[in-house]
Amino acid sequence: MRLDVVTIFPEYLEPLNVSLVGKARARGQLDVRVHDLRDWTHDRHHTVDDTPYGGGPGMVMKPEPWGEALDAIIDSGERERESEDGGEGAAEPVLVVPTPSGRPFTQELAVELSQKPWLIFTPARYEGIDRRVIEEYGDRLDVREVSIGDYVLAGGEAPVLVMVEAIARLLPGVLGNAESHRDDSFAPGAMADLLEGPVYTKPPEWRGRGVPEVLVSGHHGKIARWRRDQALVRTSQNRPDLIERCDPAALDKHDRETLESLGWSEGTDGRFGLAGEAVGE
Ligand code: JFE
Repeated sequence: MRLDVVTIFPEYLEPLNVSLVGKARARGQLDVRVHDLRDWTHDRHHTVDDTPYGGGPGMVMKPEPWGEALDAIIDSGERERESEDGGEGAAEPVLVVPTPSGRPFTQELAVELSQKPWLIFTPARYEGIDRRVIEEYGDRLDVREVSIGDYVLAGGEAPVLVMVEAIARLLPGVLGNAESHRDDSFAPGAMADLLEGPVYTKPPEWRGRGVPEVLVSGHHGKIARWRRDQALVRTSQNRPDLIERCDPAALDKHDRETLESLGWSEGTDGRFGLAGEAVGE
């Protein structure tokens, strides 16, 4: 997979040299190219921002440097495809634009993006990028405006680090067997829609605190049930919204009993609501 990042703070992307993503790059599984947007300015001060039309506070990123940068990067991919014959950067890139007004970045979107051959990220600063840039490339490419959560950052670089890490760990061969990801919380599939419970390792006692007996019992059935209950407890406490939209088919009889003991009640549709609130009756 090829990843391009265009930013006025290339140093902010240094963490892409480290750990999982850094190793995937070193192994040749990821081709990451970080570009300085100011390389596509032509004035003495390398200006990338200007005052907003209509007035108001802050500055807006000018369209011209983004247009030149994106054209050059897209062309480089097309040229490499012609010369290196079937090299990466095949087909057209997906443009990923971090913004607080985007669609939520979810595990589902991470999975979808991990299946693309080429992503271009455009982390902005100031009040964001002149809208015409998103429109222009929206006419030519698959453009995704994405938010990593309901809080306001000062720019899109941290969201790019977040998204690249979530995407890179899904690439075949990037995560070692020891850290493989079959039942991640939020992974579509088996354990989907519940948070994971607590985990423990050696020593068996630490600062007077033991490990839950069931985990050293060797009873695999009991261990699986205990973990499932812990997942339900944690999800009920931290993400009650996930219990409310849980598919009834994903819950067995014991799950229902556990949820009832946590104060949930089953509606006629099999969905759960917190006792005292209106549910599917
Ligand atoms: C940029 C900014 C104008 C914030 C209304 C570029 N999830 C998420 N939070 N914050 C961002 C993404 C993000 C991404 C890119 C960004 C914030 N800013 C700051 C500008 C309005 C804003 O919030 C500039």
